Amino acid sequence: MENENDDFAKSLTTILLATRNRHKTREIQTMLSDGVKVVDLTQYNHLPEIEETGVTFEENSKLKAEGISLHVPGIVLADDSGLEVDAIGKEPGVYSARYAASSFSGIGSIDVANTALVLKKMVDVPYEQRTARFRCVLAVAERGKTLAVFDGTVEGILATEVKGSGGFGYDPIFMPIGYTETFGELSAEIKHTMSHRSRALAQFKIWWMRRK
Ligand code: ITT
Repeated sequence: MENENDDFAKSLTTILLATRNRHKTREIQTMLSDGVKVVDLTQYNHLPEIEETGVTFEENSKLKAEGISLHVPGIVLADDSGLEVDAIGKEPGVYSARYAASSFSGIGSIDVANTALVLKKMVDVPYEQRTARFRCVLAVAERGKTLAVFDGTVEGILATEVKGSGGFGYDPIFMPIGYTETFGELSAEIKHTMSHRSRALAQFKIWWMRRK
């Protein structure tokens, strides 16, 4: 019997994701299906770097989708995402990718530096106040205009130390609600059942199939 992913694959064979973050591409490729090919900007070096000047995930995802869609035919999908930690005023938020940039030596990984900075800021914060969430906003644009925007969130608790080596970014310090393990310890399959990205992508798939 055909499932929703098969129907989706038949109606959309290639999608351009306006990102240079290969982790996002891999996750979205896995969650869509084998029948859909997800290509990203790492294969199109001539396309411009879009400056993320927005102060919300929605603004930045629209900037990326609209900016890239001016240079290519068809629809472009963009993902702006990050971690919000309540006890530090919802930081790092839209600055998640570059949170520790000012103190980063360039040696090692920015993900490790970002994670260490959040843990340092949260060092004295007790368990009950360690609430956090990942958010993902996906924007779809064509010829410079946004067609739709989808939002996905997963609530959780910020761990007190790095645990696990799976995933990327802040995964090793984020325990989704209902789990004592971090996304860095849980399998990709489990992450995809509840992640901010999978929740936003589920809405995109419904929108796309209705549009056909
Ligand atoms: P593009 O703008 O090219 O898409 P980017 O990595 O700069 O790549 P964002 O500005 O949206 O993208 O920042 C997203 C950051 O948020 C990402 O680099 C991670 O640090 C964090 N993040 C987002 N989703 C995550 C996830 O599923 N797991 C862990 N960290 C995540």
